[in-house]
Amino acid sequence: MLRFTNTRTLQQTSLMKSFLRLQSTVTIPKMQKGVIFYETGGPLHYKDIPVPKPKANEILINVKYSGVCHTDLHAWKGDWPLATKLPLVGGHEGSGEVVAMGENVKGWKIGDLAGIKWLNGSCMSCELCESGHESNCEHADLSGYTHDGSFQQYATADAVQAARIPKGTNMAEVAPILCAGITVYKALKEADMRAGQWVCISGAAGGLGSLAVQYAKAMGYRVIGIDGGPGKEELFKSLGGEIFVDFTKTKDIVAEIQEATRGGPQGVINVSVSEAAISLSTKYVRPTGTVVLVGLPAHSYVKSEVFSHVVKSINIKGSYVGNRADTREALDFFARGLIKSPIKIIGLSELPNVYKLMEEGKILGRYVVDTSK
Ligand code: 8ID
Ligand code: ZN
Ligand code: ZN
Repeated sequence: MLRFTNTRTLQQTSLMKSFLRLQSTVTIPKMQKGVIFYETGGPLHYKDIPVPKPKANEILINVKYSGVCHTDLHAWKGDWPLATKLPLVGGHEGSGEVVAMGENVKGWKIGDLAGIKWLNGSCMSCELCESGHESNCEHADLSGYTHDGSFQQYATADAVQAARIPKGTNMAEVAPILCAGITVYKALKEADMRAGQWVCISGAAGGLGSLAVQYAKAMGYRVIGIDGGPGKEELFKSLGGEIFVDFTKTKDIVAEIQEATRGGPQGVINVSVSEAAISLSTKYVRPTGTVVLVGLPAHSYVKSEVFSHVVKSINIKGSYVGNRADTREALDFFARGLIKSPIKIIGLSELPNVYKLMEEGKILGRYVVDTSK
């Protein structure tokens, strides 16, 4: 069995014959390192696995970094009412370089920087795809869920949906933008607010939350955040958040938020993984305001008391990642320096430790894995 850590080492050896060449000058190995699991909730193996071959419509990306999203934990635990492929390589915030492409690919060249998103591909011909709701497509193919994702050194992505990353971008820092950034930016748009209004980010110090605080600021909103545990308030304030509510210490969260915002925030972005926190947001939101559901706690329902829901005329809506335009716009905020990625970089082999910390709610910002380690 071949054992190696990167392509350069391979190039220097006599194993050149075992290389696969795909219409480029880039040398692509047959095997690579990845994290794979064979059964839901089963062991996570860091091992040599085959490099996938791009289909006619796909690009092959040499993944350098990948963010670790809470969705990856849901996929491994299998707690959503949607089956994953098995065995599965997770990950859907991958940043890297195009090293090969299928014969029908247009608009990409070898060496371009590309991103692997949650929405790997969709049919592009149904009514939802036609109207820019590609993530809601019945045939959506999902990275790290129904399609092997970015927790490997080489991954495939539909050329139409893959994110375009400008040359010169910091590849580790851009990774979380590819799911968390796009998702919170889209959710803030869905909240339909005006500059100067209050938005509450529930789950403000996690991966999505820490980016939501910054996108909200960049879009001109005032930010109140809810989270709990050591270091969370400090992170929230360092990202430009104005008022922090610690849910582990505050007795009456509704009263505190309504008082601080003089009547409640006009918008709420729910990125916590807590059913109770989501239902609470229907109580403190301002009359005529919008509650956006983003976090996906398993087996959960949002409970909103009908009388006040009607009399306050509040809106509750779901928001699911974003389309290609949202992707381009979210990346543009990042490229302009308005969004800082609060990341910790570790080796891909250490992925199981991240899942453990995530389960315990102990993560500040985002962990990003380096696929070479
Ligand atoms: O398109 C989408 N809708 C989408 C895209 C990406 C991710 C949805 N998600 C979902 C994930 O599947 C997950 O369910 O969003 C959720 C959050 O993902 P994440 O930001 O990657 O998770 P995290 O880094 O673990 O952060 C969660 C934060 O919530 C806080 C935790 O302390 C943590 O900081 N939190 C919890 I758990 N309970 C809370 C509570 N009661 C709370 N914050 C406030 N109140
Ligand atoms: Zn995600
Ligand atoms: Zn479609």
